[in-house]
Amino acid sequence: MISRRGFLTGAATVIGAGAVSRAGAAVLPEAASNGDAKTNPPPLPPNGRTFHPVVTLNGWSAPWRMKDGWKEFHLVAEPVIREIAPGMYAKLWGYNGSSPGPTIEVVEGDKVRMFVTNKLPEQTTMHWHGQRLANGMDGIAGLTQPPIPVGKTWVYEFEASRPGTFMYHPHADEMVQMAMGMMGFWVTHPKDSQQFRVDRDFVFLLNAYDIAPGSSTPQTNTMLDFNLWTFNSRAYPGIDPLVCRQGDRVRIRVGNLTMTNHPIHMHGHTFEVTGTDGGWVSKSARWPEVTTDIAVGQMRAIEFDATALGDWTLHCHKAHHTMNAMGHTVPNMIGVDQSGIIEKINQLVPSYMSMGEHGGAMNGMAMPLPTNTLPMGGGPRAVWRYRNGRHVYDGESA
Ligand SMILES: [Cu+2]
Repeated sequence: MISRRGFLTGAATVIGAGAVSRAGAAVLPEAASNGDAKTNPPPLPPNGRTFHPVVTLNGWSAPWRMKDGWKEFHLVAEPVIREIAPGMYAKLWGYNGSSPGPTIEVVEGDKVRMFVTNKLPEQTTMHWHGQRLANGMDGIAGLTQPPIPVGKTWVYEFEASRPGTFMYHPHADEMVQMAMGMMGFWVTHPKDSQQFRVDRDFVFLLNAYDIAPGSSTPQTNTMLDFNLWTFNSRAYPGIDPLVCRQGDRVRIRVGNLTMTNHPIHMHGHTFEVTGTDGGWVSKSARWPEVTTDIAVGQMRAIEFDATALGDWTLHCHKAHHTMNAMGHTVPNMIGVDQSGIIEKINQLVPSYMSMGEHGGAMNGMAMPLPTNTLPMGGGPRAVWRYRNGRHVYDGESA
């Protein structure tokens, strides 16, 4: 006797498998690949309904093809190499050559067909975070579909029924696959391209990695103590600026796929929260902020008028999240006179330096770092330089 759930799950499987065989492997849409970490200029839509594209911070938007009224994308889940910042590379899992994967941009009312090919060493699925769709298209391994086996392609179909800000990520071996960088942004533009119109529309995901200095593969069992808190898998000084003209109306959309909340703070301006996970906030209900807390799994859209000239900071207000790789078990030595002990230790370890008596003062330390990690030093025009394969302290600000 087949259970109702078993029957429904089986039906969804058949639809998925049927779509693959109907389309045929030979006519899969081309899967574009892009492994660089530049902010790519957004392409204008070559066909389908028109929209004003978003700019993906240190990322790109996926091309599509129109076929019989369907907008078709092809995402390939695969191992990628991501440059987190100059001189530091991570072995991640992502989509189409990058982590995060390419941003998907569609228009309200589009019929969307997503081909997902699994080139990982383990099974996966794809969940379309925030979308309203048929249960069988929700991408939950073991509940709404069997996982996509290694080497196979699954097809998802749904209508992008409401405009707004969304994400995509696997719902199979979630802890490992998201800690390895598998995620991407999704924007559904309004049917009326003038609705919600702004001059600049930036998107990025908050993600985090724990990559021990000298290694390149994230520690996927880490729960909270990550050492690289990243915007779109990039860390300072590798994050591009969000450049706009004075007077522009600017929107920044942020999704959080880390394991903790991030109070995102902007300098020099006040903004309004104009979009949440549930959609756009009506004008009368928008609220002013200079910091908006983005909880785990949430998306936020903020908007402001870029009135003030200058280089303004946009950062998480958890101070440890603005640091790159750092030790967390170092005692606080502020006010401790270490002068007598340095000479003694130097007799055993000539290169030993005391630190911390007057505060952190990381920019005052001239120590080479292990390979493939990032220094804690910061500030505009930082005094850290990447030279001969190492991050070194340069001694003076440029
Ligand atoms: Cu944070």
